Amino acid sequence: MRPVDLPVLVVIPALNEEDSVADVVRDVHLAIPNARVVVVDDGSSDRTAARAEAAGAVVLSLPYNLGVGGAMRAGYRFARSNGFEIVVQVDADGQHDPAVIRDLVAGLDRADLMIGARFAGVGEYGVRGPRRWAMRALAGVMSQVARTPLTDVTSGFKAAGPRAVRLFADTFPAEYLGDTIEALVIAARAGLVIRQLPVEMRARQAGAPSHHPFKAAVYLTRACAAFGLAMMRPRARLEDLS
Ligand SMILES: Nc1nc2c(ncn2[C@@H]2O[C@H](COP(=O)(O)OP(=O)(O)OP(=O)(O)O)[C@@H](O)[C@H]2O)c(=O)[nH]1
Ligand SMILES: [Mg+2]
Repeated sequence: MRPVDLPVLVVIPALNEEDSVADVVRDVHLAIPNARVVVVDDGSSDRTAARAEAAGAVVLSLPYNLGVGGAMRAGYRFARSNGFEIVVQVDADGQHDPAVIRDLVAGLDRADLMIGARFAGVGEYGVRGPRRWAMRALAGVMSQVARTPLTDVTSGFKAAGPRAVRLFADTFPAEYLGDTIEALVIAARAGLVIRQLPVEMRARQAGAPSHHPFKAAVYLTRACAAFGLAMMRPRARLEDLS
């Protein structure tokens, strides 16, 4: 069966995104009418959950803030318990174009994980200074680990096929930066095929970014530490999973 014919779950991690989440949910439904949309609300103090529900999403409300990694693990578990074979991660702030989801999912006929990647010749998403250098260095190292050219290993726009959904329902890391770097290391070391699709990333539609420029140097150090720790952990094996 083609990936686009399999049941697709779109998981949207959200923290205080009341001004954009409803539009994102509606746009995803328009782009992929047969997909189920789950918004994982992570202790938002605004009306994110109510707006997402009113727009037609299933809302999983976590009791306290677990971060994007914890939210995605909840999403992958929901997928496994409810028979979804494909999971697409989309940001709640409107930066990811829902029209691209179909292309990411179509790419799963030749990969287990498709990354919607910036810095690959499409669009002009601007990240400068130390944060950009860190992203470039990490992309270089991750390309070696995944044995494929990758330009954007911190992208939150990703589609996971059946083998990746099984792997991530048990292993998706909840630590800081786990949802990006460590998740890719786990997938690559478990033997999954990772590929990227160049995408244009839009500006945030509303709300506040979770990053701040002055944290860039800290980001670089933590990203390297996250990568080192991920490489030291025992390899996850698909054969061992339930
Ligand atoms: N569940 C959950 N979602 C979060 C958390 N922090 C951020 N998010 C969501 O994760 C997505 C990505 O976060 P952003 O703050 O947009 O990060 P970013 O896209 O790398 O940064 P910008 O380019 O500044 O937007 C958004 O949908 C946020 O609402 C969190 O602690 N828990
Ligand atoms: Mg964002």
